[in-house]
Amino acid sequence: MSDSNSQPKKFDPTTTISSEFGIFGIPLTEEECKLVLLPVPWEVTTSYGKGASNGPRIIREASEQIDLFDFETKNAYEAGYFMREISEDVMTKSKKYKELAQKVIELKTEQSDDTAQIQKLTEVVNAASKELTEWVYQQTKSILKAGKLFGLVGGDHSTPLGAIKAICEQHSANDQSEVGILHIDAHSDTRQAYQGFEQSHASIMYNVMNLALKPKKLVQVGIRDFCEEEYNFVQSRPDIKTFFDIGIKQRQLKGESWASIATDIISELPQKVYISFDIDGLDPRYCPSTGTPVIGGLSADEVFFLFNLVAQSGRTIVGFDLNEVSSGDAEESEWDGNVGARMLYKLCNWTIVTNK
Ligand SMILES: [Mn+2]
Repeated sequence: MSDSNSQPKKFDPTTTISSEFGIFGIPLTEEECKLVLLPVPWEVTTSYGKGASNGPRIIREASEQIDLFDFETKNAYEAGYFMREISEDVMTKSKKYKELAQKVIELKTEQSDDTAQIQKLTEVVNAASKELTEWVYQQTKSILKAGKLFGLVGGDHSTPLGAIKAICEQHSANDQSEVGILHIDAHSDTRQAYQGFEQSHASIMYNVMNLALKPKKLVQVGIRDFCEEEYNFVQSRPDIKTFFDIGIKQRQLKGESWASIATDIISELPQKVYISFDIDGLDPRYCPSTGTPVIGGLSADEVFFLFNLVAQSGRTIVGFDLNEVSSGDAEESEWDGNVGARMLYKLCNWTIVTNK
């Protein structure tokens, strides 16, 4: 059924290709690669800044600059990383339904009394989001079925719902998922619908924790922008542990090391870990164009240390997503793409290392 056990093809890392497919300049086909990335250029419910649908493209463009040999993970890349073609169809639909979603937000902002119109448009947007989630679910299942390791590149943070569903189903026993989510984000993303949109980027973890086969645990890190309803929600759930950014910073300001705090974070996770990484979990200096930047946050080194610790602890990374890397109002943002590509590269490398 799959060729997952075949020896990965060695290649000369000084050779790069430039094509519509692939990533990091790795000149291999999807069949030859152990890890497959699904780009999801979708940003229908983004509320503030825009450009997240350009994430896969700007990351891919910046990815060719990365030196493949990595200090922490050495030649992990030799397993092969492949990014699928960025779907024109998804991009077109994202644009179309984003316009409708914007119309809903406009009508609500101006306190329009045309509730029938608001309701109709909201339903159309919700149906489109469901369709996207089903597409991501099917794509993810097909990649897993081929024996590949999986990563998703958004897009806004609503995009991985179908992927997380597929991964939770893949790793389950006795109708319980064995997967814990390591969620790095500035936002809790636990709103029960946002602006009327059931599958908003601000609701992803609410939706994830309400899947029929939900993750065993959700561990949030860097959270610093949330409403009271979200605060109460995460506090009320024994299967959610939130490391608020202020709590982390207070510990650090009193002299506690990141190694100590990171150890606490990792200890909350089960053996199988899925990483959901919203780039805005980082300090906004690393992601100036992201849609909803918030002061504070993690440094790149702290995130790399956390990934390393997941691996050192003997846990397995069973999949990941990287989302909200954005070009902002422009078509390009070299710096956002550059940081995104480096984060993505570490995610790919540690996924390979922890699955050996
Ligand atoms: Mn998020």
